[in-house]
Amino acid sequence: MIAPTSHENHRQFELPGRITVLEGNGELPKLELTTDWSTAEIYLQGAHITDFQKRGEEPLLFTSRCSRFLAGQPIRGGVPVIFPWFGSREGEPAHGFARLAAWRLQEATAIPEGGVSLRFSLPEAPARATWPEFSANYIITVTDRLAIELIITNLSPGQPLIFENCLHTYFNVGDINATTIRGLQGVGYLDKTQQFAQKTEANEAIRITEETDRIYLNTTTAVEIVDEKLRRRIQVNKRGSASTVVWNPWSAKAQAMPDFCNEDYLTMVCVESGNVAENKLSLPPGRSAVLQVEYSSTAL
Ligand code: TA6
Repeated sequence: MIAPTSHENHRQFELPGRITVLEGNGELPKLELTTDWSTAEIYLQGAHITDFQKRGEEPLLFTSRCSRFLAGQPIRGGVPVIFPWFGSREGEPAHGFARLAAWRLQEATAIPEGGVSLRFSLPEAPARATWPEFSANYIITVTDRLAIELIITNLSPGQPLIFENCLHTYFNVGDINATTIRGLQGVGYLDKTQQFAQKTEANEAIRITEETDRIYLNTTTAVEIVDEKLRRRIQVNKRGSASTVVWNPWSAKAQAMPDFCNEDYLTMVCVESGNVAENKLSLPPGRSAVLQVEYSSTAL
């Protein structure tokens, strides 16, 4: 009897030259996608995108070589799907249960312009018992860019669905010391490294020179990562998101994380799009919330 989430059970989604289903690290099932412009890799656990790379470019996403690949353990890197809460919660997995779940692949299609689109749904699970009835669908579209939608619908007859969501994306940079993050000047943020102190971003070009863990609030603007070493700009466009989180653990935290290599902080930065803290959502019965991001890159 093959385990329900084994790669063998997903053969029907294979598309020659576009989608291959195989056993990934830790025997976790994964999909490998090939488009006219790019390649991508997605684990069924967490519907977790672990790689996206345009031909002729360095990977756009960062996934740690020290990451675990174990059922029920978060993958360190790529695009963790954070739902229905952000951050730690007493007696619960940090960042919610969505990133640990075996999402169900519902559709896999080659799209006319040469890309690939996948739709996953979050299956029923004991963790959902204390939540109002909801559906969660996750759509990944791979072309020369990476577009993602997380769609949450409140299916309960009479209860609001109150939740946080976030695409906790790890970007690959050539050298964090030669990287700036732009688009957040003047935005208020909570500084998690200083007990969530309320501050305002003073810089147009944010440089990361120490542990950085900031929840920027009430911001719908695009963010740009300017990578002087790899000579590229990464555009982080978003819709349906009022919060942007910027995180780099820096050296001490990196050494304390068993699933993150000690030097990894030098070649990654998280720019996360969602609705967290005071931006959490309260969804009336029957309504949907769509969180969308689009990641693209251009040469400097
Ligand atoms: O988004 C930043 C953050 O909340 C940091 O505080 C740090 O905890 C990071 O997420 C990683 O969380 P994880 O549970 O994946 O180790």
